[in-house]
Order: sequence, then structure tokens, then C-alpha cells
Amino acid sequence: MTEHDLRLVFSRFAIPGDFVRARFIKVGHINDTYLVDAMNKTGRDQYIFQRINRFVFRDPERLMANFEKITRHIRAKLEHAKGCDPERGTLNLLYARSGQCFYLSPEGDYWRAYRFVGEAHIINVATRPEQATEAGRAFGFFQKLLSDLEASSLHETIPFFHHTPRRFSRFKEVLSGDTCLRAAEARDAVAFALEREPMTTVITAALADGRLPLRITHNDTKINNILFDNRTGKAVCVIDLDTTMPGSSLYDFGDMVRTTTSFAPEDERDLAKVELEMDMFQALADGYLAEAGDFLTEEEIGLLVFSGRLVTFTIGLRFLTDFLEGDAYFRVHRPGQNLDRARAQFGLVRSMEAQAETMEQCVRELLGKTGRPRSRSSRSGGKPIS
Ligand code: ADP
Ligand code: GN1
Ligand code: MG
Repeated sequence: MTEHDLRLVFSRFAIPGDFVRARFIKVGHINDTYLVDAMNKTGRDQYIFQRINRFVFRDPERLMANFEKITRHIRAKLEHAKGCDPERGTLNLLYARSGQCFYLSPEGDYWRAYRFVGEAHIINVATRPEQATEAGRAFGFFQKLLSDLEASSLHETIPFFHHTPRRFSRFKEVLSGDTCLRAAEARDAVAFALEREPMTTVITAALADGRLPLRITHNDTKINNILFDNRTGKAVCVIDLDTTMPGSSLYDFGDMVRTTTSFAPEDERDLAKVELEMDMFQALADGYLAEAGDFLTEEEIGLLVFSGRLVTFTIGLRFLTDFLEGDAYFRVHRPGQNLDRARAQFGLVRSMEAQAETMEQCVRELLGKTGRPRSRSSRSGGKPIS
């Protein structure tokens, strides 16, 4: 994608001012994201432009319908909430000249644009407990803001996204085909995955029989999908809303455990560095329960610690499957990166397995401190799947 193309895409949006330049942002694994500088009469403006990944998202128009619904809903809430800033507290979409919230190029690419949230930064690896607390609060608040939006009003942008048994079947299929001849190199990770098949069904089974409620959840709650304020260090905006759709609160909490409790990066090669840090976990759970403790059911609370293991395992399994398949899904910046990512996730699962009882104790203490959980009937939100 050249600067010239971005200039053209920019011109298709109803944005005042002139295009100045575009820079590629290398962070996410999925979409192509650019920071665009523009100049208007009053000075410089910045925008985020994204080309939606068509391989991952098969129906971008439905995805954008979700996006519009979610951001409008949140914005309306923030406009009435004390101390909230609707300009920075959610993504603000910009419209194309066609009137749609995306631009479809002649090549078949879907583009969207939103206002750049300034004076903010992302965190790829949490280093301090306050950051984990902020992450927990931000995604808990996000779930709360969407709790009165009808789950069935959103499209499923990626069917069976967190469905671990399906992910496992796909893994086994790819493994037995081994068309890229990579299974031998991944023998350790493959063995780790195969040993853990029995745990894969726990959450999907509980959702299917109504023990767990279906909610609107973010479904991609890694810490770098939050913008943090440069001055205060507080979470300002939850981003990357492509997978916000019906799901389980446990998918969100589990992915937060994966990405806020270890000081090692997602693709760490030195597995001795991959450990769950208990003070980070405590800080995360504290922040999350401060927002979500009121609406979570006892069943959800009972599976919080397990969700960390399951979601970390599932994402490791997806990295491993993608490695075996030739890196078709997750963007890689070097050969073998998806295998490193898989091994690091599995290392973290191992650390969580070893510390499971201490993690459970930590949740019990946090709940005891605040008198939660309250009785089930006093909570609202979340509908069982029929
Ligand atoms: P992906 O789906 O590929 O992960 P994201 O939507 O997470 O893409 O965006 C990638 C990166 O772009 C983010 O990590 C962040 O650095 C930056 N970004 C996205 N939206 C904004 C925004 N509105 N304001 C500032 N930075 C943003
Ligand atoms: C992808 O888009 P990004 O980079 O925030 C992926 C998540 C994975 C994550 C692993 C749509 O998230 O599911 O957990 O990578 N998103 C999609 O880092 O597949
Ligand atoms: Mg992202």
C-alpha cells in the first residue's frame, strides 16, 4: 500500500482538509492500520485508517453495521455519564462521501476511518499492577455499557470464534495433513496441546446448556486493544471492536489474564521468563470485579480462574495451527514467530496450572473484601442461550 493509495482512500471520505502523509502502524496481527496526517484551515489533524482483513472477516458490511451500532450506543451512554468524554472514550467513525461508514475500493478492499485519539498510548506488555487494574476496569466497563444492547441485534463477525472444541478439531485436521511439513519442528507444542483436549469443552458446554449467560463481549481483550492516557495512565478507550458480538464474559476475562499477568511478550522465546505474576493477576481481577462484579453470575465467577487457562490455551492453539498451516492468518514479522507465540502461550498455561489454587484463593479474598457475590436474583444482564 503506497502513500498514493492512502491519499486516494482519504479523498473518498467526507473529511475536511488535505491529505499530508500516512504511516503504517505495525501493532495488530489482523488489519492494515495507518495513521494519517491531514491539514485543514485550523491546523493539523490526525486520523486512523484501516483496511479490513478480508480473509479474516468474510462479511465486512455486517461487521461495520455492528461497529456503528456499538459505537453509537457507547457514545450515547458516555454523553450522559459523569466524568466521561465521548470524543475520546470510544471510537468515532468518520463517514465516506457515499454516506456509508466504510469505503469499498474498486479492488474490493473495505476501508474505514476514525478520529485519532491523541495524548494516548498502547501497552504491549504490562509492567505494573495499576495497568492490569485499568485493563480490567476498561473491559468490565465496556461490557457494562453494552449490557442493555440486545445480543441478537449484533452479527457474529467470526462464527465460533472462541469455540475451543472446534478450534481443537481444526488443529487436529491441520496436524494430520501437515501440508507445510512443519509438525516435526513443533513436536513439543503439539504434544502439549494434545494432552489438554479434555478441558476444551468446559465453557462451550456451559453456554450451550444455559449454565453460563450469553452477553455482548469484546472477545479480543488483549491489553494493546486499550488506549491509555499519557498524562494519567488511566485507560481512555477500548479499541478493535471487530469481534464485539455475543459471547461469554469469561472469554474477555481469560484474554485479559493472558495479556496482563506476565512480563514476557507474546512471542517470548525464553520460556523461563513466561510466568503468571500473582500481584498482576490480583490487580487485574480487582479492576475487573469493580466493574463487572455486580452483574456476573456465580457460575461465571466460579470459572474466572479457569478462563485464563482456557483462553490462553485456545489462542496458543490458534497460533500453533496457523504455524502448521503456513502463517495464513496472523501477521508474522519473522519466520517461526507463530510457533514462538504458541510456545509462549503454552508456557503461560503451565504457569497458571501450577498456580491455580493461589489464583482461586486470590479471587475469593477479593470477593470477600467487597461482600460479593450478591445473590443471583439481584443481578441483571446476560441471557442464557436456549
Ligand atoms: P488490529 O485489529 O489489527 O489489531 P487495531 O484496531 O487494534 O488493529 O489497531 C492497531 C493499532 O492502531 C492500535 O494498537 C493503536 O496503536 C492504533 N489505533 C487504532 N485506533 C486508534 C485510535 N482511534 N486512536 C489512536 N490510535 C489508534
Ligand atoms: C488478533 O487483532 P488483534 O491483533 O488485536 C486476533 C485475536 C488474538 C490475538 C492474539 C480477529 O488480535 O483473536 O487473540 O491476535 N484477532 C482476530 O494476539 O483473530
Ligand atoms: Mg488490535
